[in-house]
Amino acid sequence: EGFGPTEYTGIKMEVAEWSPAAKEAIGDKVGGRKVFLVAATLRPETMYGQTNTFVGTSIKYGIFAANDKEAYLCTLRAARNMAFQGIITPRGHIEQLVEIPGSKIVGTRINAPYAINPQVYVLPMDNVLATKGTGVVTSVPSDSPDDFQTLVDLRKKPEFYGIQPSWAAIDPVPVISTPTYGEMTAPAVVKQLKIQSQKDTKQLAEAKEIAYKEGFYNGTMLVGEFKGQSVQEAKPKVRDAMIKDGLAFAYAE
Ligand code: A2H
Repeated sequence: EGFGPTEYTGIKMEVAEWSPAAKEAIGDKVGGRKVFLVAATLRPETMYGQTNTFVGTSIKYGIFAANDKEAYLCTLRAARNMAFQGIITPRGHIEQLVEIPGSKIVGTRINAPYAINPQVYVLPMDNVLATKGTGVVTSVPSDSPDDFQTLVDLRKKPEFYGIQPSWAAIDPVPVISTPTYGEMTAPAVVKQLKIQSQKDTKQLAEAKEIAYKEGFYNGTMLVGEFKGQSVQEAKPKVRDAMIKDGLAFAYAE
């Protein structure tokens, strides 16, 4: 990682249906506001292939008023950054409406912007860091080794992870083609490095590096408005389109 700030895209994913535990914790505390889970990504061009979203079960999240009509679910740390960047208003001020642990958010159904599967579930991931991004991670198993391996783990042991198998039933979607790995870059790299579980963090870091470089420098879009274009060309275009559509914003840290 370099020195200056990281320019993420904050993806807004509106809640379609809360899990029963979240519903109970929230009650009428958000007023009439629409609530969005906000994920920080470096790869907005992969949003077509989102199959679920991840939270950390032991991370503490909040729902913060963004304005009169909307509220964002993320960590307190991220909400503070957003307030200082003028993303949530008034600038510099945060109003936490609800505090909620990640464990209660699992099982919530959300709208996934631009995704071929328009609604997906919130699932648990061991390796979500509370200290990075918003603490919410979009899952794109076709192009992210971490996301793919976590999905495999969840499907193997749904009871252990406290999820219903149907929540993890959406298969990876081909989004980007690369010359070396084909239409499923992340699964191919995970296989090549013989990764067995999301606990193999060292190999996953290596896989992430390989998949990221291959996708960025050699990838071609297979779907969406910029189909046929290189990832390098399409990435800022998808980002700008999502921002223009009110489905994302620039978020730095
Ligand atoms: B990326 P960097 Cl398809 N904890 O988005 C763990 N991981 C987090 C996180 C957190 N709190 N917040 C964001 N991330 C993930 C898509 C993606 C990402 C693909 C491929 C690679 C990839 C879909 N998941 O990242 O440490 C998010 O996953 C590999 C670089 O700031 C975010 O982008 O470099 C990325 O890590 C940011 O990682």
